Amino acid sequence: MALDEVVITRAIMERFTQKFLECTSVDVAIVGGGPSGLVAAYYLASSGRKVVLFERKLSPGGGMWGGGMMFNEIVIQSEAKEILDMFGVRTREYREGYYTADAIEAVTTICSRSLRAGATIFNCMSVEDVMIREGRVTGLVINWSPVEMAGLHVDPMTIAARDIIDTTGHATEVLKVIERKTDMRLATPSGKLMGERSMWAEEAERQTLENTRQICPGVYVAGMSANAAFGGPRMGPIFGGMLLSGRKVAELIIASS
Ligand code: 48F
Repeated sequence: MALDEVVITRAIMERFTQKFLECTSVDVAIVGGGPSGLVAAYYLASSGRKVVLFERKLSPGGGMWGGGMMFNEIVIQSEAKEILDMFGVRTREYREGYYTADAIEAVTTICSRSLRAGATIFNCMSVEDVMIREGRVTGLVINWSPVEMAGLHVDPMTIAARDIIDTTGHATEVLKVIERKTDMRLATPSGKLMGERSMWAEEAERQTLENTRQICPGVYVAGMSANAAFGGPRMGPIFGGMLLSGRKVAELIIASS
């Protein structure tokens, strides 16, 4: 069979358009495809929610690819092992309570399982703003990341979501926009973003779970973004808290709707 370049072009455009149109109004929109966002996408999609995840970079996976300092092994604690087991990511016990996994296997498997559970992921798209109606965040304003990188003057587009999750990691990008552009009070002690504190793995892992919650009407926060929002410490290359946080935020949203 002779291949026709125009057919290839049309196939991409039609399939992409179909996929995108299905995500213009969703149950849950997740911003950031690091471990917490991908895990949340998996559990929410598995529960039948319509889920879209936007990732700025070409590759979803966030900080997991690089393990610690580019040594591509991740460490998780025993509490989170069942999540990697459930995904089918192989782990090895290092010491009592500590397990390791290959970072590439972890990212690719969790990403693939999220997609197969029914979540849609758009890579190379950045969330630059939110849509607000009657004191609630009701949608996300998105643009191609290369537009942002090149500083081009191109207007973004908008999608609607019943619930939004900020899993943008250290940057807390969605929450920063909300703080800057709206009168909403965040559910932090100060009502504002508190900013992350220095490294303390044990405390950070505990607080990540505590801080995973709804932070203003329509918006939840999970993963490192949760600690950065509530003034918790960072944890470095231990990823159990990220996995548990992704599962917790999914459970909170499932329970609320
Ligand atoms: O940072 P990241 O991996 O978030 P996480 O799930 O995990 C944190 C750990 O990787 C590590 C750690 C503890 O183990 O401290 O850092 O909390 O992934 C965040 C993702 O969000 C994307 C960004 O490219 C990254 O892949 N992102 C950030 N801002 C935006 C965004 C945005 N405005 N729009 C789209 N994607």
